[in-house]
Amino acid sequence: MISWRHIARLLKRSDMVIEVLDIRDPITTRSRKVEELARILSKEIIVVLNKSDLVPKRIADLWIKKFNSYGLNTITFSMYNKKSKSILLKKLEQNLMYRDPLTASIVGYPKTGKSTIINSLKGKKSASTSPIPGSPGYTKSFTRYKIREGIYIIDTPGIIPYGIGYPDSVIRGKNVEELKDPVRPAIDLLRKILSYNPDAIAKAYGIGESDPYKILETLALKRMWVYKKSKEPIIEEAAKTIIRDYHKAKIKFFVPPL
Ligand SMILES: Nc1nc2c(ncn2[C@@H]2O[C@H](COP(=O)(O)OP(=O)(O)OP(=O)(O)O)[C@@H](O)[C@H]2O)c(=O)[nH]1
Ligand SMILES: [Mg+2]
Repeated sequence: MISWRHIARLLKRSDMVIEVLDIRDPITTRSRKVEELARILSKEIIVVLNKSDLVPKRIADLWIKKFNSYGLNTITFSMYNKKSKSILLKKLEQNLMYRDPLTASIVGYPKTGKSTIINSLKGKKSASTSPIPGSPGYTKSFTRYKIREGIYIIDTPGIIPYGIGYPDSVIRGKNVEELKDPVRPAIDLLRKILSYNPDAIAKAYGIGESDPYKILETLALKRMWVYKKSKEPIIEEAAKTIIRDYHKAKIKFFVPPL
């Protein structure tokens, strides 16, 4: 992961900035600091609300409206949507008038889909990607990719999730296997998921409980994750599964704009 000092240095040598947010939770994954740095350095910034296939279209449209009202040039994107690819490419091409070759840097919190966007634009898998923080394939260093003649994008590691708000600060910062206590962030994550999508857990696991701890218990028992002697449920295992499935979008979750 990268620090602000690195980002500032990177932005200085970029012609444009692509800020990638997860459209399921754009406010949490938004980095005002990146936006401010781009403004101070007079770099054009495009905000990409990524993974738009994971939210209903009306929600995506509302978020676009909202971000436009903040004065940000904002588009939606999905690796499964060809049109979004050509829209982003066009935005980059428009700037070739002023700068040729053009180098854009792509920045955002871990797992927002930065490397996947590069692969979509290139039309083949060049940048490595991974579903959960710290799992093989996450971006470790700045790498420049040629998208087409004259257009380059620098892929970057996710920004250190500082100031992003709990529990994302914890679950985006480390591999789930490295968390000392996965239970607490999993419980708070469940609380957050259920507050916006009350039936998300029932749909994903067939568990009708609404108390987060009960959900972990039930999931562990359902999957037969129990201690050999006591037959008590292994809550930690269930907690890790919830965090992993959240990253993998197996739990249908999104925050609607207010
Ligand atoms: N459904 C869906 N999933 C996506 C999309 N874009 C990326 N993903 C998934 O999101 C996960 C993270 O993608 P990456 O491209 O590795 O994300 P990153 O921002 O480069 O991650 P770091 O390098 O760790 O910061 C992967 O499992 C991708 O398959 C999308 O448009 N839709
Ligand atoms: Mg990456």
